[in-house]
Amino acid sequence: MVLIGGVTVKRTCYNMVMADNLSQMLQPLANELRKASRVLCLTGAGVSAESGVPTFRDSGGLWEGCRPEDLATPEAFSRDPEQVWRFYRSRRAKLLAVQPNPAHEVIARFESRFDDFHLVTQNVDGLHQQAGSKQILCLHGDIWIDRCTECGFERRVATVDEPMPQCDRCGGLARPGVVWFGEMLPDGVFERAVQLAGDAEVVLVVGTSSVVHPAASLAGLAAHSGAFVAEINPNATVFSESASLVIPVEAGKSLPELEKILDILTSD
Ligand code: BV8
Ligand code: ZN
Repeated sequence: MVLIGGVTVKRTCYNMVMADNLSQMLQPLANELRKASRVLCLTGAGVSAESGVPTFRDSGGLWEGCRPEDLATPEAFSRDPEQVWRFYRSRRAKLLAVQPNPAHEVIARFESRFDDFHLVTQNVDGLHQQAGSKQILCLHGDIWIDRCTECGFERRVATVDEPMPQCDRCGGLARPGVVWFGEMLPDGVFERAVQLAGDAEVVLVVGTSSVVHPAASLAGLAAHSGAFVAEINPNATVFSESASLVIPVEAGKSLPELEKILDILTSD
C-alpha cells in the first residue's frame, strides 16, 4: 500500500490516482512545509527531464543501448578516453541548447521561502545553478569541469570544442569533473548531505530512480530520522513504499502547483 496524494491506494491502481486533482494530492505536503524550517530537496536526472535533458534509466535514456561501465568508470576512460570524451562532449552540446525548467526555478526560490533550505543533487548538468540555487551540494561533480589526470588542475568550460582537452598547466590529458562508478564522492560532500538528511523536517525527493548509492540512501535516512519525505516522480521507484507521500506527477507541474498552494497558505 502506498499513500499517494494523501490517499492510501494499492499499488495496482497507482496510475488511476494520477487523474486526481493535483493540488489535493499536494495538500499534505504543503501542510508539512508550512510548519517546517529545515527543508531538504534531493534531486536526480528527472528534475531536468522537462528541460529536454535525457535521464539515465528511462526509455530513451543515456544508458539505453550502452553500458555505464563503458562510459562512466575510470577503467573505461583509461581503456578508451576518446569514446568517453565523445559521450561527455555530446551531453555538453545538448546542455548548451537547454534552459532550467519551472521545477529548477521553484527549487531555487525555496531557498528564500524556508529558514534552512538545502539542495543535494546527483545531477552534473548545472541547471540548478543556472536557475539560481546557491545552497547546493553536488554529489556527483560537474560536467562543465575539466580535471587534469596528471596534476589535478581544474578549469570550468562553457563551450564544447576540444575533442580531448589538455591541461592548461601541465599539458596532461583532462577528464570530465564528474564522479564515475567505483569512485568516491568528493571529500566531505556526502558526510554533509547525511547531516542535512538527518536534520531535515521535510524532504522532497525529486526525479531520481534511487538506485545509485550512496546518494540513494539519503531519503531512507531522513525518513528513519522522522522527516516527512515526499517523492515527486511520475514512476514508482524502490523508495516509493518508504515515502510518507508519493506525488506521481512530473516535477515541472507539481512543484509550481506546490508553490502556489504555499503562497495561498502563507497569505492567510
Ligand atoms: C561509491 C556521474 C564508494 C557521471 C553518476 C561495485 C563497485 C563499486 C561501487 C559499487 C559497486 N556496486 C555498487 C556500487 C555503488 C555504485 C552504485 O550505486 N551502483 C549502482 C548503479 C548499483 N556507486 C558508486 O560507484 C558511487 N561511488 O559507491 O564509492 C566505493 C568506491 C569504490 C568501491 C566501492 C565503493 C559513485 C556513483 C556515482 C556514479 N556517477 N553520474 C555522469 O553523470 O555521467 S551516476 C548517474 O546516476 C547520475 O549521476 C545520476 O544522477 C545517477 C542517479 O540516476 P538518477 O538521477 O536517479 O536518474 P535515473 O535516470 O536513474 O532516474 C530518473 C528518474 O526521474 C526516474 O525515476 C524517472 O521516473 C524520473 N522522472 C522522469 N521524468 C521526470 C521524473 N521525475 C520527475 N519529473 C519528471 N518530469
Ligand atoms: Zn595538469
